[in-house]
Amino acid sequence: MTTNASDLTRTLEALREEALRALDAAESEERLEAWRVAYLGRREGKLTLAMRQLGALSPEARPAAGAAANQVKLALDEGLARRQEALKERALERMAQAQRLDVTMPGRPVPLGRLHPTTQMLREVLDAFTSMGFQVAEGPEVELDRYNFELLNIPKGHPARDMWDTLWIDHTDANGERPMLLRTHTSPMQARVMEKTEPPVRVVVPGKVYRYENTDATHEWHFHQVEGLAVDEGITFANLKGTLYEFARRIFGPERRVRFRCDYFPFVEPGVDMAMDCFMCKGEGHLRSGGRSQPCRVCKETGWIEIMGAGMVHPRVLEMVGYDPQKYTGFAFGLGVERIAMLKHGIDDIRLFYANDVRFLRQF
Ligand code: 2NM
Repeated sequence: MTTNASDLTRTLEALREEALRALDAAESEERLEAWRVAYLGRREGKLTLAMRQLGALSPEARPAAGAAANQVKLALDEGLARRQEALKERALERMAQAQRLDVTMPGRPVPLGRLHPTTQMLREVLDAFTSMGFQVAEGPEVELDRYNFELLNIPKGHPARDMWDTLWIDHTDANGERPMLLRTHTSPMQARVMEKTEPPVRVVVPGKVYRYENTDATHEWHFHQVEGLAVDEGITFANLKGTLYEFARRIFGPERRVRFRCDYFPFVEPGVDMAMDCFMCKGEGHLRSGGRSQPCRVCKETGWIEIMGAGMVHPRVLEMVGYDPQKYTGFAFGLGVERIAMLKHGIDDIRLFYANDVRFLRQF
């Protein structure tokens, strides 16, 4: 059998064209592999078969046809490599596209907590006093009877003890002293401060206090107080009034007016109860809404709101902590933090503060 060289060269040319066209249509690695087997496969590849025919050519015709066949083989090999490279690049491109990070996307929202309304109010109250020169001191919640009562001019057996329903603790302190209790006010820390420091004293004591008490809308068995104390030469009741007046205006607005009336606390003389005009009805006792008059619930129609107790520190208290009452005088005051927050936010039940209901807490 003889093979015609020019026929073979034409076949090879046609094969090159067909193969390269088919190569462009191969859109996947699998198709590409099928293409390779179809044209370059060792057994049945079309080019392989064509090249096998070279052996049948006459020795004169063989070199030229062989060179042509090699060029086709080279072209197909190159074409395959190019196509493989192109497909790989396209695959990488697609992967990059799929994994692309959109840096302009908003982040996942992080649920933010907040300070408890009591803490917020406490800080606001402390800010008001520290900006007037008071320092902040904190003391123990489990106290000695001596600091909670005795040094505050409330001796054992004195009827004034009945003002505080006390939670007693069956415990003895490090020095063997008793009885102990959960402090009913933060004043024991005032006594501790006075014992340790010489006047001038300007201090506010925030903290938790405890009462043996049934709870209702206005009473909790624990709540927070801020008590303040100023002791110096020449402190007068005018200093008390000016300081507490400024406090009321800082917390409840610059138009507030204040009222002081006599009250009794065993650790002060004279003792007063401080009230301010009602911020809701502006001291009117009733609210006008569209020509009609409504009773004011915030001040219970009195036009006044009691916000704290205060007084001039009793000379016996000064004496007991080692101060000379002839030389020094002082004023002191005490307020309930939850009560101030209730007034400010219109909260009608103190038990809400410690019921841990987030629907309540989230509002502040
Ligand atoms: C109040 C009312 C009046 C007060 C007195 C003292 C101290 F330690 F100086 F004697 N500390 N706090 C005081 C005075 C507290 O709370 C309603």
